[in-house]
Amino acid sequence: LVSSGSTGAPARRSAGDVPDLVAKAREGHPRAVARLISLVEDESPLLREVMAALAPHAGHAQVVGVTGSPGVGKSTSTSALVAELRKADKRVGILAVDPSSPFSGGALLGDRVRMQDHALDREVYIRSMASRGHLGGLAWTTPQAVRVLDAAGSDVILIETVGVGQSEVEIAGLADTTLVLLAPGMGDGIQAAKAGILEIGDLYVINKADRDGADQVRRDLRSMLALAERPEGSWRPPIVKTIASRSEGLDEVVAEIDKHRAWLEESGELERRRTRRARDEIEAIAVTALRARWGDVHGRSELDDLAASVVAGTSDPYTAADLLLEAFSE
Ligand SMILES: Nc1nc2c(ncn2[C@@H]2O[C@H](COP(=O)(O)OP(=O)(O)OP(=O)(O)O)[C@@H](O)[C@H]2O)c(=O)[nH]1
Ligand SMILES: [Mg+2]
Repeated sequence: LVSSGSTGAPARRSAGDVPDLVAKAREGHPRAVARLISLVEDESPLLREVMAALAPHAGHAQVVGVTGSPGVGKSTSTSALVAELRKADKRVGILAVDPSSPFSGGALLGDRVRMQDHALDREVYIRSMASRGHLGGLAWTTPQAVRVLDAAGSDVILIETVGVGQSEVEIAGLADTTLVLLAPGMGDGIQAAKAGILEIGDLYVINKADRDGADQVRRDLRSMLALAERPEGSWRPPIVKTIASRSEGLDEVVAEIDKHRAWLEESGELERRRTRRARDEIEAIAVTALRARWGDVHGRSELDDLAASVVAGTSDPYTAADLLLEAFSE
């Protein structure tokens, strides 16, 4: 079932609708799920109540991040992965997050078309989301959307995001298991090292293995991964070759995701990752709330006044920061 982003006018909702929406979403009604995610995208004031109602029902889903350079085959792989997960009768939620554009639209339209294989499957929920480019980017909108899908009964939630700059690192923070896709002929060996993706992958997928050079990418990657120092007992990320466009190799990807999941549970890393994720989310909400408080009172903010005093030399940044925190922390 494919749902568009909040491109239309957001429906006005009163607080009285929230319990009903949450109840319907928990039963897996796609419309209710869509509305809740729209509330997240719109940064609605109702989110406070929504999240309080959802929190006790979340925590079941396995969250899998799919990242890699543009065109490497993330959407094709995600779609093929969904088919594989459906064979095992898993309910799947998919979030395509575009951190580069402040509004959902063009870039993700192609993805929706590609996902049409699953568009009529009630056990698959697909949603593209834009992050608004506020501080933290994906930091709190994505985990909240994940919480909605989780509470709606997803067994697996796939988050696809283009690997641009920071977002790769961010997605690693959002997922239990992070898949990094590479492909031959994209200069990915060098890119891998540059973009710091060697630290974030729990599983590396060399896609487009039908093309020349896949084995070379695998060798390069293997030697780069071998250089990374890993403490005893830590996870050693496997490398899997796939041809996503022909749905080849995805069974092995699913098997490796399952192995990683088992390791996460045994090692205690799942708990650590989820705690870290919650911390990041709390921090992002707190910082956003503080910013909202000290921003724009009568056009000129307290922060502007403090900045002026620092520039004038009548205050210093530490004193100014103390004053700011004092003024807005009650
Ligand atoms: N030859 C070959 N082509 C593939 C394979 N997997 C995907 N493609 C093609 O690669 C192109 C890009 O695939 P996408 O799945 O859109 O890649 P993406 O990473 O989602 O791209 P963005 O979302 O734009 O970053 C499409 O034309 C796919 O058909 C593969 O295994 N082999
Ligand atoms: Mg894509």
